[in-house]
Amino acid sequence: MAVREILTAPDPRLREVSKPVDAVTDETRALMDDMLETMYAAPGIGLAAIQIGVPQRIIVMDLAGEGEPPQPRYFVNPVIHDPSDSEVPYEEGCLSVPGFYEEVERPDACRVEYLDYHGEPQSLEARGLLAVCIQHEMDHLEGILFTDHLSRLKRERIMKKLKKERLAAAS
Ligand code: GNR
Ligand code: NI
Repeated sequence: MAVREILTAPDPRLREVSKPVDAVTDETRALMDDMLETMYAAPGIGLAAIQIGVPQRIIVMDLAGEGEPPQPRYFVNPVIHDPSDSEVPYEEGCLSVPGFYEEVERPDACRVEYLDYHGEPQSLEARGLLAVCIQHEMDHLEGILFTDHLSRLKRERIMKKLKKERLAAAS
């Protein structure tokens, strides 16, 4: 297991559309182990493979609260079904957009079908933070960041600051 580097916007790789996984193999599981370790180290509550530069449709997540036992979740080739008509706002952040938090409105419940750590098909009813996080991560698989859901003004302000920070870090 290893902690990998997390890509930050405006890295163009974050705009790639991730490809379906053919089969869940030991190699896939090794990648998911690295993703989880990277997510815990950040720390974050979810991570898509593209955030460490791997364009595969894989998400890891752990929504356990502080002091609760870890609750790692793995989603391979996830698909969202039946998003609810009602949307709720939630203040989102993203490890690839560090330091910025903004409200995003999304359907407050959905169902997700996916393959688990062992390659077994699963179906999960998601609501609350789980639904928010799954939809945030699904966006990453399409090359979408939470800032894309904001007004152009807010988005451009954030991207400008991130570019400036990157230039400062590189010099
Ligand atoms: O760690 C994270 N926290 C978070 C908070 C609100 C909504 C979504 C998230 S996901 C984020 C980790 C991340 O960037 N995943 O892609
Ligand atoms: Ni994110």
